[in-house]
Amino acid sequence: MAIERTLSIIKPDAVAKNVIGEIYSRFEKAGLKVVASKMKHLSRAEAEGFYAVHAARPFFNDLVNFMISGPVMIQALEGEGAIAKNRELMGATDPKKAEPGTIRADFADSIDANAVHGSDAPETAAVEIAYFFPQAEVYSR
Ligand code: RTP
Ligand code: MG
Repeated sequence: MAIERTLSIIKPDAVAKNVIGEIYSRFEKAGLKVVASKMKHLSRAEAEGFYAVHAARPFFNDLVNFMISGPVMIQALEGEGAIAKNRELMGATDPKKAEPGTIRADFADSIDANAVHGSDAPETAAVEIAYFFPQAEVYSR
């Protein structure tokens, strides 16, 4: 399995629950390294741009409103098979369907307030990391 990078966001609900450290700890225990990180309160335009692929979906407005409801924690994670590994740690989009012990099972309240985002493929990971971090702010280690 190749070393990959993926973009992770701890969403406003999980930031408000004060579980940033708990979630970072899960990344680290799974062998994922935080190689870039920042807290940010997204503007509407930033959130709409980030989720542009979902612009035509009925849940788009709710998604954007939720993502700008408070600050988020944004990080790039690096490790073997990082994209799939992060999705595994996150659990299913709907926390009711998420495996016990996953981040969403433990911290998410609903399909809207679902605690974390993770890139879903190498192409989207590259675009999403570049969306938030200039190359000089990503530290391979
Ligand atoms: P994410 O992009 O945030 O990591 O989540 P995901 O891949 O698991 O899910 P995706 O299909 O990409 O959807 C993005 C976010 O939109 C909200 N959503 N709501 N009401 C609905 O049917 C619905 N479907 C998706 C979720 O908050 C999801 O995380
Ligand atoms: Mg997605």
